[in-house]
Amino acid sequence: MKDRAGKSTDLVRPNVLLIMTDQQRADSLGCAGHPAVRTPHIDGLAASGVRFDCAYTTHPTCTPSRGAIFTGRYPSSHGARMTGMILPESERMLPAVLREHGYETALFGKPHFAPMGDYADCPSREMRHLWNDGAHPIEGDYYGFENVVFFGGHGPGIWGHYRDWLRERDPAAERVIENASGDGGYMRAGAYEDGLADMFRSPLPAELHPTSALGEMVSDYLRRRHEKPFFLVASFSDPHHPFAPPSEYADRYDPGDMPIPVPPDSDGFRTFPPHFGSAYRGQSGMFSGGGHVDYSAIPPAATLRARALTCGMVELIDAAVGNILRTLDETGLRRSTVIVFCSDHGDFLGDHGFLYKGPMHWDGLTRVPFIWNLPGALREGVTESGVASTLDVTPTVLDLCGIPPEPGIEGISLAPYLRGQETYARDEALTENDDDYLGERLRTLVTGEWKITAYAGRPWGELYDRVNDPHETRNLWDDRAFRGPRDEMRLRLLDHLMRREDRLPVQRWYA
Ligand SMILES: [Ca+2]
Repeated sequence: MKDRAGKSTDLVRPNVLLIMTDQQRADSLGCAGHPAVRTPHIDGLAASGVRFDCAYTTHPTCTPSRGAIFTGRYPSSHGARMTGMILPESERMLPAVLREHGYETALFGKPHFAPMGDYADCPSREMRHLWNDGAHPIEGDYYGFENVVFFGGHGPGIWGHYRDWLRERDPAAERVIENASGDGGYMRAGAYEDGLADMFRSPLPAELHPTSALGEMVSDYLRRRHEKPFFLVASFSDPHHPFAPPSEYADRYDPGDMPIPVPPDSDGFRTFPPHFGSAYRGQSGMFSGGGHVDYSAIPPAATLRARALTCGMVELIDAAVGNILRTLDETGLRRSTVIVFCSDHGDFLGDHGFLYKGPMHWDGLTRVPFIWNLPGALREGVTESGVASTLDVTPTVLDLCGIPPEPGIEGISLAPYLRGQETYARDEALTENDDDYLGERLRTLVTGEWKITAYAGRPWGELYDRVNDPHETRNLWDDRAFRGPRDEMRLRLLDHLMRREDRLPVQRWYA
């Protein structure tokens, strides 16, 4: 393989850097057409790599989606079907497999492979109270990662190794966070008149914010001497709510410059599954992640403020990515490092009147950024419009590293496509959702033309015409004129579900 300078590059065992964000929509990047956000470094990865414009998550919450990214198996196969469950340690995780093949493995940031809340009956090492008083329940050997620098939670109250870093950098700032966490005092200090309680300016300046800390820590790791190739994960906790970038980033974006969200259904969601309308009116209990929300009472100005603050968080992430990319250039590692950029799921951010996430699989929630980059070895400057899935991260990384696929993997390798050897093959993507806050069990299949969602044991469903109704405002499930495509998509969904059913354990003998 030759790089641009003509020097030969050993890409038999490339390094892999997986940059993940939490709850970032596909359309939140400049390279994806956002009219206001400034993301020059991530845009640069897309410009010199492959950006999948139509990539979907396997599940719209953290733990199931992350489990799928790191196993290549759907949540219903790896077992963590919903956030709030522990990803079974028996799963063959990508870092564990890479480690067995001579890779150094490190995770910086938020794993969320197990519950983060302080639940007495759940043996998770990620929960906040275990990290009190200087304790470090996770140092390494966590799901195959031999080095873990742990960040737990969201917003200014992030716990874990980040707190050690902050204390060392600025003890006074660490005390501010310590005192403010939990009582919301800092929220009042940085609140917006047109925002909700979870929309405020972080009390930390940009250079002390967890996003910047992560960029620095990953850069420090890259500057160390590496005897082996590495698999390095940089997992940002943002742009997840609370919407709380540092003030210099928060106030850079005018809510008036934000794209207007898709409006709520004018007919009160009557043609949608019943939980859409009741959830919108705040009659359905908790949203995923906690809290009771009457979405219908959220003023439009607040959703535009959420969008502006998200742009601030995303621009700060982009600056941290820029820091990491500069270090890769300075250390000469860039030409031997595959870079992957993705998020675990999106956020409605006001679309259809909703915020955050829930069992409504509209694109704002299920479609995610997905970029692969290694100039000289992989396709460059390509925007792929075919349907993609983050289920393919693990099989693709294994293939690019010359490692055979693990039994039980349900994703497919993008490596032949990324190397320019084959045309793009995937033509559909599945999103699961079990045991969400409404107790619904749903499966969504997306193709180039259609999106169908079926609900277990329910007579209703959803069908969207992706070509003529890209904002998914008209549910065609009960429309007689679309009976043909609905039946076709139901069969296609059934076939996909049957093909992907768990193939583990492997059959060894015939009797
Ligand atoms: Ca998440």
